[in-house]
Amino acid sequence: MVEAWYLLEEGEGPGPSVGLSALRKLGVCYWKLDADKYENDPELERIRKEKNYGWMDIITISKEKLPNYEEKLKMFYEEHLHRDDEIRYVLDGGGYFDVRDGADRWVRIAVGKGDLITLPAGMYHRFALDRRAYVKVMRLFVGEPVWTAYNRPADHLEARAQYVQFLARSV
Ligand code: KMT
Ligand code: NI
Repeated sequence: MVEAWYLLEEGEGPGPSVGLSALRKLGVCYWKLDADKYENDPELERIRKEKNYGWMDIITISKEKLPNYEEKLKMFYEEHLHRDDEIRYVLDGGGYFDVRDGADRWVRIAVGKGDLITLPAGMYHRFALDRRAYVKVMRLFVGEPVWTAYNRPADHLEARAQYVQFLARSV
C-alpha cells in the first residue's frame, strides 16, 4: 500500500494518514507493480494499453545523473499543475508527491520502487526527493509529451476548471 498523510505545519510531524479511497476521490490512481521486470511486464503493458500510455522515457533524478539538479528540484517543489495527467512509475529510489485535497490541504504521498501513480490534469502538486536523494522513474504520457508546469495560481486554465468540477462531483 502506498503511504499518504496530511502535512501539518512546519515541525509538527506527520498528520493523519490518508487512504487509497480518499486519494481516488482526488483523482489519483495507483498501482503496485514489480519494478524488477519493467522491461518485460505484461501487467504494465496491460495498463499502458488500457490507458493509452503510448509514450514513455526513463529519467534518473540524482545529483550525479540529472543536469541542473538543484534548479530542477526547485522547480519540482514549486506548487504547480499540468494540463495533462502526470504519470510516474518508480523503478528505484523514491520521493514524495504532495497533492492538494479538496479543502486545499497538503497530502504527502510517499512513493517507492514499484509504485505507479497518476496525478490528474489540473491538480496542484509538487515533488520532492526523500533522504535517499535518488529516484529513477518511468514517465508515461498519452500522445506527445508536454511538460509545461503552471505554477500556482493557474486557476484560469481550462484543465483547472475541469478538475475543480471533477472534485465537486466526487465528494
Ligand atoms: C513534476 O512535474 O512534478 C515532475 O515531473 C516531478 C518529477 S517526477 C518524479
Ligand atoms: Ni508536476
